[in-house]
Amino acid sequence: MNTNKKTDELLVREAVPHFPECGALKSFVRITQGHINDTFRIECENGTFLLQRVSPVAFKEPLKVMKNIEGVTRFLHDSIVKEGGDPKTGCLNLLSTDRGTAYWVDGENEVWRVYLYVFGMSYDTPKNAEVFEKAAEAFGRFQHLLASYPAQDLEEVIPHFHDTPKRFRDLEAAIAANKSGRKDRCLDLIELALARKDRIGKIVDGLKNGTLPLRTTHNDTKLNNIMFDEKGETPLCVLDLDTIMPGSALYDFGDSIRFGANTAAEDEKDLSKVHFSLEMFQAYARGFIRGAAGSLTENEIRLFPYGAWLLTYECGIRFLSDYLDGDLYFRTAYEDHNLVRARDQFALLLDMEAKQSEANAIIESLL
Ligand code: GN1
Ligand code: MG
Repeated sequence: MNTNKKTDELLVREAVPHFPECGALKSFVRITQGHINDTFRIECENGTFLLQRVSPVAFKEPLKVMKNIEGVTRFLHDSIVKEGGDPKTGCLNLLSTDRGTAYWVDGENEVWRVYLYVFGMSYDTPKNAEVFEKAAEAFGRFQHLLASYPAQDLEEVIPHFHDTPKRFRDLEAAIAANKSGRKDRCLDLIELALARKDRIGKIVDGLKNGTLPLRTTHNDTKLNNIMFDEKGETPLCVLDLDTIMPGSALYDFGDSIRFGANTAAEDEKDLSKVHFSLEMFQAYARGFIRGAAGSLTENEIRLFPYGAWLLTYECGIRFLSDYLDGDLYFRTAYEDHNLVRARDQFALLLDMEAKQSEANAIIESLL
């Protein structure tokens, strides 16, 4: 999170010289789309690059994040080359520092990295089902490409990231502590959250008892983490590799649905606009299965509706916990931003519950 102790200008000027491939800095702009890291698009003598400071709030051990990303980007790079693709746009490429590392650690012990800039566009909401299906295929393919990556070598950079029962216990702690004093403003949401306790353990249990395979997963598969070409037609590469960890394919499927099959933005205040789109759900399921090219089990596919429901629930309680804690984790733009986000996720969740049998029927038709 940007602590604003130093101005952006100072931060960027300090970081760039450590990445000699960039050449001299000409100008920069801050990119405000993500909720976690500090991100800058930098124009330099040798081209355009993406400079990022890894959030110390989200990532307690940023060097583990970098280790995962180095391993995965190298692996993806080689796979893309083998297939005759262009690795400069087909995956993220880290630049080296003057010391030959993939990151620079500043005086505050914060970790900076530079990627080649991928020119294109990303969608905050899917323009139509066709675009969403293409994104699904890209995320499915990403998982397929990484199917032979040694998941056991990956660091768990945020322990229990999609462990929903653990997120539930965090919520209980946040309610009890009520650090922000805002509990009275969200009693209805707390009730909705607590009432669903006995339905939230299926994925964690499945991974434990072996009925769900452990895979290399992205874990943050929002639509805007796919870079499309400039026309917005063809997916180029998967962005935001910070949370690559061992996990379930259902995490990646579910988080995409939570974000992209919502008819409104994640922080829409007018809840009458928030619906679960079955059309988008179907398009995404179709694309994801195609992209994964046979690597998903039937059990995983059958659990798609549940995965979508669970990831929506989980994100809802994460926003709610952070609201109760006083906005310590997610970057917010105004006082009740996290509450608005949580209300949005719960509205989506309720609509998913109402449409559960239709979602199941869609999946049966795809099997
Ligand atoms: C965070 O920074 P961003 O927007 O990529 C979060 C995700 C949430 C998402 C909600 C590391 O992702 O888990 O689903 O916000 N990332 C982390 O918008 O916590
Ligand atoms: Mg992220």
